[in-house]
Amino acid sequence: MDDCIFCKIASGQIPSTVVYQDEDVFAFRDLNPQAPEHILFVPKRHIASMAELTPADGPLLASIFTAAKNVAHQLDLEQGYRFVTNVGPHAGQSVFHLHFHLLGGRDMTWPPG
Ligand code: D5M
Repeated sequence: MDDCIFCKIASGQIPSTVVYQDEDVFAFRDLNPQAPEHILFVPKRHIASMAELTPADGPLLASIFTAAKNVAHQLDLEQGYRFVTNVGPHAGQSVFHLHFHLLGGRDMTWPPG
C-alpha cells in the first residue's frame, strides 16, 4: 500500500534498524521501545491486522513465529519474552499493517494494561 509506513519500512524506502528479513518477513527495532529488546515482525505483504488473516496465511504466520523464536534465541531471551499483536483501536493498534511485538529483557506483568 502506497501510504503504509510499515510497507515502506519493509521495502527499504524508510530506514529502520533491521534485525531479520527473508522473502516474506521483515523485523526491525521499535522506534519507541517498551522493553530493553523491542522488535516488530511484519509480513512484507500488506495485511491490515490479524482480523484480515485467512487460512491461506498459515505458512506466513509460521514464518513470522519461527523468525521471532530464532531472534529471541539470538538475543539471549531464554528467561522469557512476550510476542503480541494489537488488533483495532480498543487494543491500541496505531499502525494498520499487521505487526507482532517481541518484548524482552525485563520482567513482564500480567494482565497487560
Ligand atoms: O504499534 C505500533 C508500533 O510501531 C509502536 O510501538 C511504534 C512503532 N513505530 C511506529 N513508527 C515506527 C518507525 N518508523 N520505526 C519503528 N517503529 C515504529 P501498535 O501495536 O500499532 O500500537
